[in-house]
Amino acid sequence: MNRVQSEKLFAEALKYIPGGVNSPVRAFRAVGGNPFFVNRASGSKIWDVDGNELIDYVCTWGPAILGHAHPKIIAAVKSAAEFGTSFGIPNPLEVTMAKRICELVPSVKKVRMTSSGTEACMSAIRLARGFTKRDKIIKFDGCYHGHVDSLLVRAGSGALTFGQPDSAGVPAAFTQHTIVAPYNDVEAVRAIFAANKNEIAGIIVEPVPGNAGLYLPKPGYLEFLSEITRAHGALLIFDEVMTGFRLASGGAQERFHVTPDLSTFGKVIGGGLPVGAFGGRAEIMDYLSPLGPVYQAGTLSGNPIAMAAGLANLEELCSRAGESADNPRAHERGYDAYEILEDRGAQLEAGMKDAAKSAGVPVTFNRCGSMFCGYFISGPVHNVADAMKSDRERFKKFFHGLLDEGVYLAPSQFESGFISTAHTPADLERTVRAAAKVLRTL
Ligand code: HOZ
Repeated sequence: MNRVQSEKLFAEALKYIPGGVNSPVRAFRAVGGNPFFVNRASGSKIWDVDGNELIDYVCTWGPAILGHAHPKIIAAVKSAAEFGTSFGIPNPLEVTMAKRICELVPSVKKVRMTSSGTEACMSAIRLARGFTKRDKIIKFDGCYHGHVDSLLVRAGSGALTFGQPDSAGVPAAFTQHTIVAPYNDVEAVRAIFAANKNEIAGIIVEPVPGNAGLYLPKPGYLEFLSEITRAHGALLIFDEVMTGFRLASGGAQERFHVTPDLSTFGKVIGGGLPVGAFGGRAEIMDYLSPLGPVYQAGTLSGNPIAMAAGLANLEELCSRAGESADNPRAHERGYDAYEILEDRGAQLEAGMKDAAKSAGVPVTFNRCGSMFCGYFISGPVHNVADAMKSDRERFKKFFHGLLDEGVYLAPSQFESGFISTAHTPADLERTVRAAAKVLRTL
C-alpha cells in the first residue's frame, strides 16, 4: 500500500508534535510502523492522504455511530455555525440537549455538559466526593476514565497499550484515595468496603469495559455494584463515555437494567465534535456550583455547534429506520438503528469466529452490540488480567495484514472496535474474508 504522503506528513509532524500525534492511541507504537493521515471520511470508510480506502472500525473511537460525515450532522453543524461558534452565555440548544439526554437515560434527572469525556469523569468524581463528604474512590484495573490525575491508576487504553497504567507526573498524593479492584470480582469489592467503612465516596466503572479490548460484566455483577454502593452510602458512577447511546439509546444501564447514581457521557452525544456530559440524581447534581459547593466549569461547555451535531446524531440514531441502500430491511417500520447495529455485530462475530476456527487460530471474540474485540487466546476474557494473556505478536500481524487488505482496526490489542449503522453487510463480508485470509498466515 502506497503511503508516501502519510510518511512525509508524519516526518513533519514529528518535528512539531510529541510523537507526531495529538493523542498517543493514534500512534502505531504497539503494532509497529507509522500512523497514516486521513483527509476524508464518509459512511463506513476513511481515505488516507495517499488515496487508500479503508473500512473503518475505529469510527473516531466511537462517536461515528451513524458512519462518518452523516449528511444530517454536517447540515446541523453548518447551520449552527452561521449563527456564531460560541457565546459563553446560555443557548437554546444546550437546553434541548439536556432534555433529550434526560428523556433517553431515565437515571439522569439533571445533566451538565463538558467538552470531553475526561472532564465529565473528573467532574463526576469531584461531585461524588463533595456530595458524600468522603474521599475514597474505587476504580477497576484496566478501566480508563480519561486522563484524570486521580484515575490514571492501573488505567486502560493508551496507558495500558504503552505500559504506563500509572502515569509519571501524577503525585502519589493525588492517587492515595483511589483504590483499584479487579473487574468482575465480587469478593474484592466486598473486601474494600469492609476495610474502608464510611470512607468510600463511590465506584466508577465502565459497565462494559472497552479500554482493555472489550469484556462483559458477568451476570449479576453490575447489580452487585449497585447494591453494595447503596448499602454503604456510596455512589455508583457509570462511565458511559463509550457505551452511552451506543449499546442502547439508554446506554449500558438500559441494556443491563442497572440504575447508577451518576453517569458520564461523551463520544456519541457530540456527533464527532468535542463533547462530554455528566448527570444523574437531581439532589446530587444540585450540589454543583452555582447551586452547591462543588465547583465545575468550562468556556466551551454546551457549545452551540457541538450541541447541534450531537442532537442531530441522537435524533437520527434514536428515531429513524435504517437508511443504508444495502440494508434490505431499511424501510421497515420499527427496524431501528440499534437493531441494525446488533445485526451487524452478530454478522461480524459469526464470521470472525468461523474464520478463526477454520484457520485453527485460538481467538476469543467478545462482543456487546456494536462493540467488539478479538483476543488471540482461547479465553474466556473477563478482565484485564485475562486480556493481557492475548498473543500480542499475533495481534500485530493481524492488524497489519488487515490494513493491507483495506480494513482498519484500532492499532492496539487493548481497544474496542466499533461498528456503525453505515457498515453494510457487504463491508462485513469483505472484512471477514480479509480476516480469514490473514488468519491463515498467522
Ligand atoms: N477513549 C478512547 C478509547 N480508548 C481513546 C481516545 C484517545 O485517547 O485519543
